[in-house]
Amino acid sequence: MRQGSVLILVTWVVVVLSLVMTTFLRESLVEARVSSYRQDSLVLRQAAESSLERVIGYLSTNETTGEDGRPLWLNDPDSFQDVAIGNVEVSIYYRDLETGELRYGLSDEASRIHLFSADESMLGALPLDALSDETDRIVDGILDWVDEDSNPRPDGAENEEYALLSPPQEPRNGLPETLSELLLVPGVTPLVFYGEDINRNARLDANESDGEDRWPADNGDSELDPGLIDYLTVYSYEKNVDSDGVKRLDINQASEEDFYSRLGSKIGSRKVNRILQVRRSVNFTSIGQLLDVPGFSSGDFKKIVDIVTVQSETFIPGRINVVTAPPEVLAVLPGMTEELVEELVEVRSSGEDGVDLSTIGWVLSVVGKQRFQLIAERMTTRSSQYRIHVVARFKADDSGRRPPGMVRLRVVLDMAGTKPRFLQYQDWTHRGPVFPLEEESYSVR
Ligand SMILES: [Ca+2]
Ligand SMILES: [Ca+2]
Ligand SMILES: [Ca+2]
Ligand SMILES: [Ca+2]
Repeated sequence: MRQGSVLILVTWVVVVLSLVMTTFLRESLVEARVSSYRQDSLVLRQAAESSLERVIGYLSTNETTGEDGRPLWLNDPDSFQDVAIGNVEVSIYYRDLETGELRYGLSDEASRIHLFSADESMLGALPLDALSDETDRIVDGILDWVDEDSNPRPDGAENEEYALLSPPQEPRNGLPETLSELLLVPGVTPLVFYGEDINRNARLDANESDGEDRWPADNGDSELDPGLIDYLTVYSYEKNVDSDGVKRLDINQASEEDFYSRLGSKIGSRKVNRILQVRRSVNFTSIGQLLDVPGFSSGDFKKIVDIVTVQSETFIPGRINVVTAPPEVLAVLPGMTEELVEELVEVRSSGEDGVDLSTIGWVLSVVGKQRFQLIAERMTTRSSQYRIHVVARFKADDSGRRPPGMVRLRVVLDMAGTKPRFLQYQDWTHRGPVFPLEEESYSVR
């Protein structure tokens, strides 16, 4: 009897001890996994960040314009696809809105519409009706968010409506610090903001084209419809200098001496005289007005277009880069028609001899003098702020499988200042893998 209870007691002790041991072992196993996970993501993150340093080097040292006059960084797989950094491979990619293709390279903020210069007709011209039947609400809402007054537009929203939100909000009444602020604007759903590529992998995944079956509630038309984030920016600006980095000639303010020394060798002193004559009675509001100077040809204009300015500021925000902007963005420029947009896209991609994409002069030949004068101050052919989407993954092993884990970063890099700086830095790892899993095999630990 006594021996029996001792046996029971011993059995219990053994059971309890082994339970304790199992729990302990499991916990340390979990801990080991967690710490190896931390180690892995640290390695991936460091590789992703060092790739950003490489981008800065690429942009500072390389020739950044290709033979066709378009920027090399738009599409350069050798420099941006699966670049090895230690045992990690880093890719930098985006979806080209013009072709819908995945590109290894950088996209630029100047290819988008800056909220600084956006008005009702520009925002209204964006193809947002593919994603929402509340486009008036979206357009008025964004304009109210940015404008300084507190009067709501017909379909917009100001303090009173934002105060009812939980928690209550206030409109910015100025430029957003980041675009994602616009998610607070009524009507701007995640679908409207991010577009159908909700996981930002530059592809239309199955759940992104099945309507309401799975999130997001896309339109199910098998076309990837972009969102506000693709079309808008708050970051683009250019330095008011010519291609040599010399401050442009302010045609309203510059001395006659400067006029002759900067422009004389390009167009001759007789034509410089004519500009100076016109300037006595005219305050130029656009460099396009030079085309109205008697005897001034479009050839003359193209020779000096990059050297002259009517802006006295050192930095000019919001100009649209007509070399890189997608058709949807070119289309919002005043006076633009569908045919002209098509022609612009064709001319700039033709790589034809004689098409000089280094200045906005080439646009004049396509759209004609009057339309050009409307948009001359809104265009540029240079970009200095880059939208960079990095994904870092481990190299595949001998069996062709990648160890699990990845890190995604999304940053905006500004190269216009004296030093490169990041205007935005976001960790997008939580958005999940970038490339479709069926194209990649990951080993399971
Ligand atoms: Ca308002
Ligand atoms: Ca996607
Ligand atoms: Ca869906
Ligand atoms: Ca669609």
